[in-house]
Amino acid sequence: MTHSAFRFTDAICRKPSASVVDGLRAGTGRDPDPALFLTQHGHYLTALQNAGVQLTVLDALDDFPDAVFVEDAALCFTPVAVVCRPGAPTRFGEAAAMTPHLHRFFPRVAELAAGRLEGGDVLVTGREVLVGLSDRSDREGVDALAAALAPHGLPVRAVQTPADTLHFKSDCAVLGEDVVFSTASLASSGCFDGYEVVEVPAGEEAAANLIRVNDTVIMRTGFPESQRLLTERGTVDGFEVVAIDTGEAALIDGGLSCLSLRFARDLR
Ligand code: CIR
Repeated sequence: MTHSAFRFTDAICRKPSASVVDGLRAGTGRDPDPALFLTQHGHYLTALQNAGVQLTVLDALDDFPDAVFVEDAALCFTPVAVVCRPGAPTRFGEAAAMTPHLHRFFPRVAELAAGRLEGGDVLVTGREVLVGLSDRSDREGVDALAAALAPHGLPVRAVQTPADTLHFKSDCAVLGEDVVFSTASLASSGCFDGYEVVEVPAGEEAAANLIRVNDTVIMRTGFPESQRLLTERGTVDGFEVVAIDTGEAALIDGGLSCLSLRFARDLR
């Protein structure tokens, strides 16, 4: 399997539905405003496009309030995609809705045989696939993913999503093939031993969920220390930093990574 942690040709996104007001969330804050969500989603799409990927934007799904968070429904590698089994009961049907779209891009589409697994718990680095066990992703799901990827030669390693954290990637992201951006508390678990770790500045933990897409890091606005640190780091690692406001998604626990499925087409 040819593979990079951040070189992508394509991304699949889905428009937010008016039903985002019913999106799952841990807190008790206000509902997102669907019109503002759509505007901010548009800015996210523009940032992805500017980073050099070809976009496929799927129609909103009214029956699934969280369907805008496409990352949780599937995993995309080259040349195989894997349909997830979301752990949140209200989100289970999102995977089936994504499947026909995966067939448009991937010569092989595997289905997880058992367990529960959401893409937000999966961090793909240049050398392996880390899956954080969480309330949404279990050991059976990890084993099923390992079985699905075994023929393609990409190792899968189970780690632990921190307690009270929705997804593993709520706390980390890749900046390079073997460079991760991680909260200090997640890094202290030892799960990134052997990687270069850039720690998220204290007090800005919510900045951890960003995406590197080709030579651009897309992050949320409102985290000045992280933005400064990443901008400096970008001069070494060859990326520029773009900050966008995704505050409406954050109201229902959505970050930057969950709003797209990013992948590299098999161009051979
Ligand atoms: C949920 O709780 O499932 C959604 N409201 C948020 C999902 C965010 N997904 C992600 O970070 N990968």
